[in-house]
Amino acid sequence: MKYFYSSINALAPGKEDVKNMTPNPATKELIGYLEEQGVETIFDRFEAQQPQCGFGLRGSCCRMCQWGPCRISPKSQLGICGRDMETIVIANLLRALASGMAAHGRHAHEVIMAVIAASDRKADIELKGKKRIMELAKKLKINAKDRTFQEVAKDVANVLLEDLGRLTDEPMRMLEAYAPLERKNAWKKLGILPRSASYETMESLHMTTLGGCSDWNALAIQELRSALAYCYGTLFAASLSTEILYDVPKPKTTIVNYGILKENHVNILIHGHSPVMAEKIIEKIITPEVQQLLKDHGAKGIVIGGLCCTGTELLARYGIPAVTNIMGQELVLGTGAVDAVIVDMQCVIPGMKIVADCFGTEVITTCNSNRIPGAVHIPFDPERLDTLNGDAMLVVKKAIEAFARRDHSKMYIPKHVTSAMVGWSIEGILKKFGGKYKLLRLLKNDTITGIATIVGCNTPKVSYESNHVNIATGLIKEGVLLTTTGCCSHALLNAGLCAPEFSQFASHGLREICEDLGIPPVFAVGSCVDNIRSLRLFIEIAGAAKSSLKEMPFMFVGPEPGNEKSVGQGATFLCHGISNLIGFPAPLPVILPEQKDQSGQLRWMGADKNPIIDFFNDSGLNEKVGAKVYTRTDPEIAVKTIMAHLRQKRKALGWT
Ligand code: BF8
Repeated sequence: MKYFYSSINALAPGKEDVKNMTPNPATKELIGYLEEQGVETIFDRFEAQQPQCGFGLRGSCCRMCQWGPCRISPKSQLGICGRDMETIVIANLLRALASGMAAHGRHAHEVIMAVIAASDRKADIELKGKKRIMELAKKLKINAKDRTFQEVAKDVANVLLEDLGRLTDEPMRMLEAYAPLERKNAWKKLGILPRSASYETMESLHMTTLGGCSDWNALAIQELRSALAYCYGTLFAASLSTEILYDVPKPKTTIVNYGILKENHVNILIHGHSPVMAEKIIEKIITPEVQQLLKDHGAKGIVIGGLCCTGTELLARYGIPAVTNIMGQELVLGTGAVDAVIVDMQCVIPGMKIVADCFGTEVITTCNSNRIPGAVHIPFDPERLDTLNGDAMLVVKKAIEAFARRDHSKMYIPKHVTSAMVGWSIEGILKKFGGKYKLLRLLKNDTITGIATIVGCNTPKVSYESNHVNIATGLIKEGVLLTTTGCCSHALLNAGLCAPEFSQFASHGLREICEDLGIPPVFAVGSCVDNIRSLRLFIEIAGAAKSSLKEMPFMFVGPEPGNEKSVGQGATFLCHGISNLIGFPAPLPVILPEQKDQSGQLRWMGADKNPIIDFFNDSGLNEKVGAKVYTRTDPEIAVKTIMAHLRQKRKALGWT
């Protein structure tokens, strides 16, 4: 059964549709297995929530004070306070972006504090990213001569900390150091240069509170300003601090998917976003003490599997197999083979604990921001990392002890594993192509038709992972080179798109170059904060072409948007002049112009005309930053739209 959202002309899948459409056979098996076991999952709860609120779907429900909730309709066109629809819609989006910025900001804070603790030798962490420290020192004009790496790293970390928390009107140093000049001038002209991530989060909440800003255009401008704070204050800080701590990942081949779990091994999943505890755990599992403990418990060994973004961090650096993403976290616990899941922060859904309890899996939380009732809580304090060693060992011991309690009669491990080439950094990608000028030449001569970054979460509003895989496959067939992060990367990894062999499905030019270089057509570049790796790649290539980013055949694709963090991701690329294609509408007053109905017929509804939709298209964003937002729920139509966009850019550059 499909659910039709008449307010936006979109269809959402029921559980049976998901089972038919989802690309990973392991997923299909596990949805069926959990159903047999009578275990409720996200797919059941999604159906129980139908029909979903049409006002919420269009972003026109205001819950920013206690007079409401107010809903905008032809009969009541203003909220109780007098707020109009445009103000409510944009304020909702701005609050989502601020919330996402808070999440990435907290993540960034943890890794920056780890750099400082390591520099002060107050944490047992060796700073491995010496090349990255020196690059940052140069970019930030920090004196590195005759100083130790630790001293330089601490100065770098303090700049990142300032960009996270500055309250005064001074420029963000990372933006000054890393943004292209053409963009900086454009942003200055628009008046959107931010102070810091913390300040813009505060200002965004301030502007949208009861009796705050009622000019939706000013709120939209704050959205752009906040996106820049989000990008340079949280994404850059988190991604680069992680590289300072644990080094830049290197390409490697590994396996992924649910079948990496082993019957006679202790199976541990590592879940969340911050790598600080996860890295220490990886150090601990190879110690003789832990190896002995495994023997004592009758385990043949230990398997570590990665979930969500901590999973992609471990995958990139060590090739530790990733298993699944936010919407697969219940399914993997449904294998009954997981002894413990260790979670740090963000994207850990409460439903995961419900399934864990059904199968006797130990849930261990390590971050005070992410408590789960009934979980074993072994927290560490990012500002007092002297306890990290002991905490990590305790976590590992707890996980191994859980192995003895596993109920083997409930186990069902799907046999599917997929090979993948992972660990791509900007340096790694450019090196493979022989440098940015060679990559540019391939782009110019149409060997590669465009480059897109395809990223983001999952949403139950599209058939799980099918939008990711179908859009990515369609683009590869058209010769588009892809980078990917986050939950999208899990979908593409498990479906085999990140293996060099997948290049056989690419268009002629892309296939040949992938085969020559032994690379996949999709580069998994890490976790969501590592979207800056794709952004930096775009900046490098545009620089080599002596063109601005907005002129280039680049695209940001978010096929299954879910988390509030995804709003800032898309807006980051928009600010840089890179258009977005979104696979399900954000809460906007939009009626999708084209959509296939249940019989597969294309339905043309005629696009909405309202100031907000205009803003996200030509008259607003495109004039301001040179980029716009397309929404297409059907993967085939999405690919056509992206290709039309990329071809239009190529034509304007004379690269036909
Ligand atoms: O930061 S893609 S659901 S896991 S928010 Fe979360 Fe979305 Fe997944 Fe990583 Ni990103």
